[in-house]
Amino acid sequence: MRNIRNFCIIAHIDHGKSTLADRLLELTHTVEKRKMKAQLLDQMELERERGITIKLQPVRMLYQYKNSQEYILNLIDTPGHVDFTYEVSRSLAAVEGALLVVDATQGIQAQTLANLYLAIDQGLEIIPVLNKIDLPASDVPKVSQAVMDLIGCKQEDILLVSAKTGEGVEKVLEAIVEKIPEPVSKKSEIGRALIFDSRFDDYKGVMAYVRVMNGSLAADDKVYFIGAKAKSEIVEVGYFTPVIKKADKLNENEIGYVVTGVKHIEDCRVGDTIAKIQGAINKEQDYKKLALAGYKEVRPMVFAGIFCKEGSDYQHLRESLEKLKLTDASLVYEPEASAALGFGFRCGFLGLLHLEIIQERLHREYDLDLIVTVPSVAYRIKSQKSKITSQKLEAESNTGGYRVIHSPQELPNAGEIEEVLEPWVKADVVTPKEYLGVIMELVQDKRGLYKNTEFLSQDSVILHYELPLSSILVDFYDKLKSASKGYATLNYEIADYRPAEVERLDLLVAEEPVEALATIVYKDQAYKAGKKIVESLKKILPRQMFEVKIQACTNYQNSGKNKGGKIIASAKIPAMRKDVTAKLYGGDVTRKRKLLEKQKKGKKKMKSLGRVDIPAEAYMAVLKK
Ligand SMILES: Nc1nc2c(ncn2[C@@H]2O[C@H](COP(=O)(O)OP(=O)(O)OP(=O)(O)O)[C@@H](O)[C@H]2O)c(=O)[nH]1
Ligand SMILES: [Mg+2]
Repeated sequence: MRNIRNFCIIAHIDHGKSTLADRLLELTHTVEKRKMKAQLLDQMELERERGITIKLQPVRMLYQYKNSQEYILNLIDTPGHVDFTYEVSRSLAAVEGALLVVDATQGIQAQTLANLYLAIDQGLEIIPVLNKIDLPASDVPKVSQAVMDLIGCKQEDILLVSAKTGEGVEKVLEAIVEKIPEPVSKKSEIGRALIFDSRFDDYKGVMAYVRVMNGSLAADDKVYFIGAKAKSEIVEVGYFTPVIKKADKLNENEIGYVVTGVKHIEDCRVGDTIAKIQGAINKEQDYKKLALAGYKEVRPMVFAGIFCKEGSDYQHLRESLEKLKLTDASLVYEPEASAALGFGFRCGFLGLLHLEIIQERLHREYDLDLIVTVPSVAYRIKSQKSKITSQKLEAESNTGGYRVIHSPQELPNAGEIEEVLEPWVKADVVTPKEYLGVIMELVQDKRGLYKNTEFLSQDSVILHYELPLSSILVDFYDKLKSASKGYATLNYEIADYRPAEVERLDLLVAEEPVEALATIVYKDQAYKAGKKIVESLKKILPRQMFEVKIQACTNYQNSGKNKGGKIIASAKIPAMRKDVTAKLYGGDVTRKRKLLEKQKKGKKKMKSLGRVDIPAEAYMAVLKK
C-alpha cells in the first residue's frame, strides 16, 4: 500500500489555482521543463484563449517528502467561475482535502466563500493559501486576518506563496502530506469507484474519470454501472500525468481513468458507481448496497434553443450533444421543433458563460453552424387552457400544478394566463464598503430586495440580496463590476419562484417574426425594451437590396383572423441602391424611368422572397435590452 494524498484546489476566479498547480507539477517533476507552459492544466483551446478554467482537471504527481518517503499526490484543479460550480462540487467528492487559494491583493471574494462552504460540507481538510504575495498591492496581514476569522485557523496555518515566482510553494507540498488525512484503507472489500467526470475519446470511446473507493480496477475486469444498470468489461485503466498514461491497475483510493467499453454513452453517468462483478454478488440488491452517494442533480438556470443552420446537420447535432454531455454533466437538452427553425434542441445551462462555451465548443469541436435563440429563464404558468407539456428539463419535479415553460414561444397569450411565476435567486455580493451605495442602487434598479449585510473584515462586507434571476443573467455582473471599479464579486443560487407580470416581445423583420429573437419581458418595460432592441437591430442588421422594416410587437399572433399584434416600436433599414441608370447618358427620360420601374419591381419580388440573415450580434442586442 502506497502513501496517497488526494486534494483539489479551490478559489475565486483568477486567484491563481492553475498557476499554483503549475508550480506543484514543476516541483514534483511531473512535467518536463521544456514542456512546461503557463496554466498547463488548462488544456482546452477555449480555456487558453480566455485564460479561465472551464473543466476540472486531475493530475497525479509523485512527491519525495523531506527527501525520503514517496507519496502519490492526486490533485484536481477546478474552475472558479460561478457557472462551473458543478465541476467543483464533483471534484470535492473525490478527495480528502482542499487548498483554498486566496489572492492576497483581492482578499476573500464571493466564490471563495461559496467554494469553501462546499468543501466544508464534504468534510474536507482545508489548507488556506495566500497567493500573489510578490505583488506590491498584496496585503498579507489584512487578508490573513480575514481568512483566520472566516475559517478559524491560526496565522501559522496560512501558507504564503507566489504561484508566479514559486516562493513558498515547497511548503504547500509539505502541508499536503502533513495535514490532509490519509484516505482510509478498507482492504478486503469489493472493488468500486465513483465516476466524477467522463469524456468521449474518438479512439478509446467512453472514458470515466474515477476515484477508486475500495479494492482495485484493472483491464478485463467485468464491471457493473450500478445506477445505469449496465454491464461492461474494462478496456484500459490509467492515470493523468496530466495526459493519460496507461497503467496495469488502479488501486484503492487512487484517482485515474477507466476506458469503460460501454456501448451506449448514457450508461456512463457522473455520480454513478462502477462495481467489480465478483463471484459472490450477482443480484441487483447486492449491487444497490454498493452504490456511493453520488451527486445532487444540477438545476439549469437558463434555457435556449439550439438549431442547425443546415437542417441536414440535425443528426450530427444530436450526437455531438450526447458526446459533449459526457464532458459536461451539467448540460441538459431535449428535442424541440420550431416552425421557423426546424428541428433542434432546447438546452438548459448554468449561466450565460456556460451557454457561450457550449455554443463555441459545438462549433469548434464538432464543426456545427448553429442558430441559438435568445436565452430565457424557466417560468411557471397557471393558465386556463394549460396543457402540461414535457417538463424534463426542470430537474425539480414538484411545480405545484404549474406548467413550466422554457421558451418565449410557449408563453400563452395574455388573456389565457392566470399567473406567471419567475425564478428568484439569493445573491451574495462581496465588496469594499465604500461601494455600498452604488450597488444598492443597481440592485434596486434590477428589482432586487435587500436582505442584510455582514462584515467580512473592517472594510469589506457581504451583502445579501434577493433578485429575479432574469435580471442578473445579462449585464448585472458587468454593471456591478463597473459600479465598484472591479472590486465587487457575486455568487448566486436559485431560491424560489415568485409572481411576475410578463409578456412576450416578438420581433418582426421584414414583417416576419424572427422566432430566435423573441423574449419574455416585464410588462412595464416592454416599451423601453422594444424601442431599444429595434434601435440596436437597425444598426446591426446588414442592408439588403430592399427596404427592411423592423418592428417590436407584443401579443403577436401568427395566424387566425387576429394575425398580427400590437406594434410598440419600429424602424426601417433603407435599401441598398444600385444606380441602374448609370449607363444611360443623355437621351430619353422615359427610358430612365423604365429602368427605375424595372428595378422597383425586382425589389418588390426580392422582398417577398427575401430572407434577412440575422447576424449573431443581434442576439446579444436583444439580451442587453
Ligand atoms: N503576480 C502574480 N500573478 C499571479 C500569481 N498567480 C497567478 N497569477 C496570475 O493571475 C492570473 C490568473 O491565474 P490562473 O492561475 O489562471 O487563475 P485561476 O484561479 O486558475 O483562474 P480560473 O481557473 O479561471 O478560476 C494569471 O494571469 C496568472 O499569471 C502570483 O503569485 N503572482
Ligand atoms: Mg484555473
